[in-house]
Amino acid sequence: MAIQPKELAQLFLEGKDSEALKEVQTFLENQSKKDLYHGLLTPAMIHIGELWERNEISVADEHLATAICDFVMSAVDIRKESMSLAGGQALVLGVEGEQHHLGLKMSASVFREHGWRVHYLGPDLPLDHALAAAERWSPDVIGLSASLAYRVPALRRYIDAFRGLQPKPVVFIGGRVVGITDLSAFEQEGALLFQDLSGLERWLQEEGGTAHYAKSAT
Ligand code: B12
Repeated sequence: MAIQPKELAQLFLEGKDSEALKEVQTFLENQSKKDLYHGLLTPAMIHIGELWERNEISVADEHLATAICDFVMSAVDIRKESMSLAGGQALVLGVEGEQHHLGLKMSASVFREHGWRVHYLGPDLPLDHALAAAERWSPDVIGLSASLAYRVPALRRYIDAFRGLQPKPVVFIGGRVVGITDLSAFEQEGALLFQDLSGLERWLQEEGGTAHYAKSAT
């Protein structure tokens, strides 16, 4: 039977990086990357958060778990040079101040799995640098990630700034913030909200191939 999220979380907390990687590789023998992120790594990290909240683990434990989770994700994220670029180009980043980055990194991997070219700019990217990168790459999609409710004003600033880009990219918003705050105003302005990676995968399968045409010149 495949390893369960709480068992994997325990390996993270015990610092067993090689064992964790072995378990993840075994999981991937029968399941997709999206399943790994959605069904195993995310619930494992949510469990870590609960233990932390209850003071059953320390901040150092939680940092160790994050680092090993990040390590196993990188270790299995093999990029195939020859993969045909069926999709478009995405820029993914966390808004200024946002340190949570695992979800963002997972979304980058799912884009890649669907043949997209991804510029992963990581968390906590100041707006002027995000804008300069968007002008340089002219992406079809800009994926933003935020975890905490008080990031909504930052999201507002980024979205307003991206609106001035020509051609105009589609803005995706993901991260915990989507499930815990009302972001319908952003949605009404054309941003797409993703609570999880299943929604992203669906979009990539249904619309992703035509994304370059989704960019608006107006
Ligand atoms: C690890 C962690 C940290 C690490 C982050 C390390 C890192 N570099 O990522 C550190 C220690 C830095 C940290 C700091 C803080 N954290 Co913290 N953290 C966590 C923890 C345990 C796991 C986060 C995680 O990686 N989850 C797994 C990922 C994969 O989930 P996700 O981000 O939601 O992403 C999924 C989807 O949202 C989606 N997604 C995400 N981004 C995107 C983007 C796109 C484009 C798309 C399509 C999809 C998508 O895809 C993912 C797939 O499932 C959570 C617990 C939890 N419930 O998540 C707390 C948690 C989020 N943190 C919390 C808090 C309070 C903080 C701090 C404020 C603590 C403090 N006092 O300093 C700071 C804030 C730091 C900051 N400035 O941002 C609280 C938030 C509570 C709240 N009220 O909202 C939580 C819930 C812990 C808790 N139970 O209390 N944290």
